[in-house]
Amino acid sequence: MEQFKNYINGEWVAPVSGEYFKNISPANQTDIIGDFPLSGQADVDNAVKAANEAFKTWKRMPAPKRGDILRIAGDIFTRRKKELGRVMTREMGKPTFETEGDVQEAIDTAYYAASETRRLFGNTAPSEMENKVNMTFRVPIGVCGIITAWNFPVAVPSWKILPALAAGNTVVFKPSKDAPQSGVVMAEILEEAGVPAGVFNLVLGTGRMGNMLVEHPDINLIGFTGSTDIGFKIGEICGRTNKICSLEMGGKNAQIVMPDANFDLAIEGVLWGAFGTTGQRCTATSRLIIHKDCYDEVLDMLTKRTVKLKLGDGLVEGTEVGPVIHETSLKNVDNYVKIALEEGGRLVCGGKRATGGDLDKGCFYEPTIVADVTRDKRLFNEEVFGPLLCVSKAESFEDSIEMQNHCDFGLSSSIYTRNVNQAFAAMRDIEAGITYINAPTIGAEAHMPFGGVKGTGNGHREGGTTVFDIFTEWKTVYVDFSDELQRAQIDNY
Ligand code: UN1
Repeated sequence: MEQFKNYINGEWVAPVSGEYFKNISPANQTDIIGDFPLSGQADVDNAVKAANEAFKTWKRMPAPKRGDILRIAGDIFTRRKKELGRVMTREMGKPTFETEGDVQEAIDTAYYAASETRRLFGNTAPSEMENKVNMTFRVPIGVCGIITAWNFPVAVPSWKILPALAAGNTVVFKPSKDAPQSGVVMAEILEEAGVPAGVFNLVLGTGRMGNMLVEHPDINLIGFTGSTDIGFKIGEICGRTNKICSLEMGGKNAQIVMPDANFDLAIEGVLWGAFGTTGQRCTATSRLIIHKDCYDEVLDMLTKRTVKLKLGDGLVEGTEVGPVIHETSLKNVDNYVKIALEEGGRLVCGGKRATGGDLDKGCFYEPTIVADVTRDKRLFNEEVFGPLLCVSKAESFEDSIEMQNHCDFGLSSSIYTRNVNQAFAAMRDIEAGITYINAPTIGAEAHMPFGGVKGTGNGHREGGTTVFDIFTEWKTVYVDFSDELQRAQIDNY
C-alpha cells in the first residue's frame, strides 16, 4: 500500500501524529488507493508558518517572474495530463475524457494567470490638488487557505491557487479527503515548476483539519468550494476571525426549453448537463423546465436517450457516466428519489442502484428522471449532487423564468429558444451568476468570471480578471510633489 505525504516548506513529510486514512475508488470498493496523512494541528501550524515566512520574499518577486514559474507549471500539467487524468478518475470516478478536461482547465488557468502577471493593472486618477498624483496598486493578501471539493480535483483548486500565487500570495491547500492524490500530483507539479519552498504547501486530511485552517490566526484568506452547510459555517468563522473569505457553494441549476427551441440540441444539452460528472457538479443541470406546449415530446425524447447512457468504471474506454462518489452519496440520491415520489413526482427512468457485472463493485446509480415536479416540492429546491434530474412544466415563458428563480441558489442557468426577444429577457431576468443561451448549464471557461448569487456565493467571482479581486487588496498612493503642505478637501475645500 502506497503511503503518501504532506508537502510543507518544500519537503515531503509524514504527518506529525503518524496517523493515516485510506481512500478507496468509487468504481471499485476493493481498490484501495493508498494511505494519506490524517493531518492535525501540528501539521497545519508547520504549513502556515512556512507560508508566512515564504510570503516575505515571494511577494517581492516581480509578478512577471512569478508568471514564468506558472507558465512552466502549465507545461508540466500538459505533459502529465493523461497520467493525472487516470489518477483523478481512479479516486473520484468520472470518465478519463472528463478528468483530462479537468486538467486542461488547470493548464488554461496556469497560462492565463501567468499572462495576467503582466497586467495586474492599477489606476491613476487626477488629484484635487496641483502637483499631486493619485494611483492604486494591487497588493497580495498573505497566506491563503484553500479548501476544495473532490468533483473537480484539479480544475477548481487551480482556479484559486494559481491566481493566488500569481498575485504574490502563499498557499496552504487542503484538498478533499476523497481526492487527496490529485492534490499530491498538483504539489509535485508546482515543486517541479520551481515554486520556492513554503510558497505552496499541501496538507491532507479530513474536514476537522480544514476547520483548523479556517480558525488559524495566521491565515489571512479562505477560498472555499463545497457544500452550502460547510460554506456558511466557514463564513461565520471568517467573520469572527476577520479573514477575507470567498465561498463557492451549492446550485440547483435549471435548463428551460421553449417550444421554438432546437429540441435535439436541447436534449444533448440536458443529457450532458444533468448526467455528465454523474450530476456531481455545482453547475449540473438538476432541473429541467419545459414549456407545456412541448413538455411530453421533449421528455419522451430525453428519456429515450437517458436509458441508453453507458454506466461504468471511468477508466474503461466508452464509459459515459461514472459512479457517485461514495455509499453515503448514493443513499442520499436514493432518498431524494423516494421523497420526490412521495411528494407526487412521477418516476420516468432509473430510480435505483445500478447493478450487474462490474457495477456491483462500485457506487453506481441509474441516471434518473422524476417528472411532474411542482415548484413547492423538495426535489425542485434542494441540491442533490447526483444523477437525478427533476422535470417540471411551465405554463408560459414568464412562468418558466419565475420557476427558474424559485430557488435559494443562483449559480448557473440555461434557456433553449430561437426567439431573440425571450433570450434577452431571460439574460436580464434570470437570477444566476451564469446564464447560457442554447448551451447547457455546465462548461464555464477559465478566463470568464465564475460564481453565483443568492445561496451559492458571497459576492466573489473566480476566473477572469475578477479572481484578482479575491486575491489582492488595493493600495492607494498619493504623491505630492508641490513641496508644500496641501490640505485635502476634508480640511480645506
Ligand atoms: C464545480 O462543479 O465546482 O462549468 C465547478 C463547469 C465547470 C466547473 C464546475 N467548468 O461546469
